[in-house]
Amino acid sequence: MKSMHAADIHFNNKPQLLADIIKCCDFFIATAIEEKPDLITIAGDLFDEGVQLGSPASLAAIDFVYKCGNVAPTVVIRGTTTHDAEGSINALAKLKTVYPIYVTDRLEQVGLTTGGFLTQVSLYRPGQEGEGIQGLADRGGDLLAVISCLPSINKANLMSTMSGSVADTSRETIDLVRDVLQGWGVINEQARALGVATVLVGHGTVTGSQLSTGQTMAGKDLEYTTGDLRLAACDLYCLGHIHKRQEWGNIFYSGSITRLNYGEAEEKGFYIHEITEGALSSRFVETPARSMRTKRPEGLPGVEVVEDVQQGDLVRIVYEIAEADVGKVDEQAIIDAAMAKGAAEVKIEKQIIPTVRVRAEGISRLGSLEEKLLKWGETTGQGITAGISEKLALLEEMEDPQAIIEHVYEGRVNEANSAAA
Ligand SMILES: [Mn+2]
Repeated sequence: MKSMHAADIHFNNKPQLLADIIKCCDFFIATAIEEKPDLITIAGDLFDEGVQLGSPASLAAIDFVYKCGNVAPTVVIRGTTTHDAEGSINALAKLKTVYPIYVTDRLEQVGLTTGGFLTQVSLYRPGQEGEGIQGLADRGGDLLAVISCLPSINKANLMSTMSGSVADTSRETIDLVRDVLQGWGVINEQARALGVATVLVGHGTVTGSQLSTGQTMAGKDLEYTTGDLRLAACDLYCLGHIHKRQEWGNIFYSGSITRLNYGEAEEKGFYIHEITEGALSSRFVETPARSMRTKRPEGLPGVEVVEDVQQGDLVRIVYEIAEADVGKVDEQAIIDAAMAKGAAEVKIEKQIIPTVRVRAEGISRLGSLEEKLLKWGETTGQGITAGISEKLALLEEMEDPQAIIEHVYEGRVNEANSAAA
């Protein structure tokens, strides 16, 4: 059984980024037409945010899933709730395509048969005759795969699956998910005995995953260990959520399909997995994702910073500069130079290091110079000795510098005389 696995497509309405996402999705479809997979899995975060029907993002997402469904049976699971808004993916199930499209925001197992997707797998109870995987196989014609769907977890979808156990509030959510995974494992073992491929499509965090520096995680995620996931005893795990592609044995994050921001510097793409008699072979295919380059010049940047910019690059220049030097950098000249080389975007992020000046609150309202000096000393933490105050008083009393010098000199002479006496 051959399957293609993508995730974190993040269709959105930013024109330039959307154009890039569409380019990478078109590449995915072109590859699918060539590879003729038996299954396509989209492991969550199809959307970047809740979008209106008719918006460029919604139309592009519909177009992509429609094309998938015309190449192979397709499973789309719901990703993070802030990205795949409530109900946003459900409309995709209504598309009329050559192959069936199965869309879900529930924890469930579905059977992929030559006659389409069957959901009866979840009705399985151990020990019940005619039920379970054999019953499913009997009803559905040729059973090609059992697909365990693990969308982003929230209480609602967990409760709908675990109706028997939710009353037991003392148990952690992750324990409930482990129970679900273990239950799926029973079915999957039976499927494997029948020579049927078993695939888990999930959206969530695996403990120890490496993030792209550009991906920020909102809030505390439910985390699975690879051991938790393996309770489901699948041949293959196709995950989404982490935007950097990575793998642990038969567990894969495809990563995002293109570079969503400057932090996602790593390669982008999708997987093609083949399961032959229980043995898995997988390969990663890179998409023609846009090039996003961050430059951190040492010292002040000039036009030479963008010397190696290529056609279509998105360039970010990050530098630090002292407040006094701000006028020395001609940012417009740098932008013009990059644009002349065909850059699609130039972003300049500078951190200005301010010249430190401490303001002593209310100092201007004080009358004498001595009061001002004491206030300044207090604010800046400088000790003001009696000697300094006296000398300052001289500055106020005597305007003539020569008179001040003579006064101080006389004082010294007197001091010396009295010491000698
Ligand atoms: Mn994502």
